Amino acid sequence: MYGHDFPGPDDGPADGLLEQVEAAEVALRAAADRGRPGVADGPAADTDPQHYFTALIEADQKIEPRDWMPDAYRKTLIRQIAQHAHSEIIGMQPEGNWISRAPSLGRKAILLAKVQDEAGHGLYLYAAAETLGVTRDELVELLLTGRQKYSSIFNYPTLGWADVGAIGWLVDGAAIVNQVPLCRCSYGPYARAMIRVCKEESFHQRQGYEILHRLASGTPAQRAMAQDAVDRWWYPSLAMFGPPDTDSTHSQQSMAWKIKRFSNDDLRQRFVDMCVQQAGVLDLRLPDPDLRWNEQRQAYDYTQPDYAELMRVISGDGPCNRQRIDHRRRAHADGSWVREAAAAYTAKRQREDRPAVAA
Ligand code: FAQ
Repeated sequence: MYGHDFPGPDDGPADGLLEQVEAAEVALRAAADRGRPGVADGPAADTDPQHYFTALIEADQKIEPRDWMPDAYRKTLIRQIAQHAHSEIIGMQPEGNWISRAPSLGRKAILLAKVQDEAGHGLYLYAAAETLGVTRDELVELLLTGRQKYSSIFNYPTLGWADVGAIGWLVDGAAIVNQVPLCRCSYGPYARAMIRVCKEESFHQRQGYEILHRLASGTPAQRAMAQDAVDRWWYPSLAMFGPPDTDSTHSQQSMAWKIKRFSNDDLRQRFVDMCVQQAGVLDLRLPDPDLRWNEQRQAYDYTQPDYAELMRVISGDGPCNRQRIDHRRRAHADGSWVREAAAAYTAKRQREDRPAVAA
């Protein structure tokens, strides 16, 4: 898929996932071609908006911004898409920390491009959320005042260069496993954003895996650095999938609405099974003495992450929560002149009756 520039499991760590993204893209186009309810092949037209909404979901059609939707569906989407957008933006910080310290010019250029991609993902996602009737300013305000969450994972520190590899392999890997099913989400703008995001994330995962591969086959000190990073990022990565199904407040309803397609625990298991094989190729150890194949379940048994720690981090008490949000507040304040200049420019073009053009 990416060429065999180094030995990897089959066709690379994202093996199969990109094919699923492509299949989701085909399904998305097919849903658009099938037409709307009342049109040939579409579900029956119905004047009751709730019935119409349900029929669209059952027929695996997409809900679009123009469609009527229950308030709770809209709120759930705003909550999840906004949390996701905030995560992409805050998620630039841990790796951004290493741009100026990357070990070569090539590594610096790759990392710069990767971090820039995350900014782009945040923007697609804010744009998708805006189709639901909130503004970007409102969402940013909710993040900066701590009233909306972002992923727990970005509250952990990046202590060494190998952490950049571990983030790419494990954090981007977990993000992909979570996001590939979101390419089939019932809300059209979110599903379409996810297709593009997943294609880029699979490259991100590959770059992290390649960094770890180089370190793991390097000097004893480099191997130790790679192992230490994997030891520290493994459990926080497992926690990214959220609380266990028994404690997940939103999963059942989100799955009924086909926003989420799989439960938190199902996706976590899928991630563990994928990583075991890849860790074998890297010749690195996953830090779980109880990790073993279960013949009956056809899946690996593993130790659950510390969910009490997850809740502490989510509620603002992780190792880097304050630092991350302070940094974002500062960056937002520092960027105010850019927003003012852009608004003044747009106003000027409107006065001159000319369309604003992107700089
Ligand atoms: N961190 O009932 P559930 C990335 C909250 S992107 C923080 O199970 P749900 C790319 C949850 O919001 C990573 N909060 O919730 C990248 C809810 O709180 P609320 C982000 C968490 O929504 C890589 C409460 O707990 N990805 O990494 C977490 O059904 C490298 C109850 O939980 C997404 O956002 C957590 N880990 O399932 C960027 C994917 N887990 O709102 C830069 C989209 C749970 O009631 C560098 N989101 N919570 O106050 C989802 O798939 C879902 O929202 C879940 C949670 C699976 C995260």
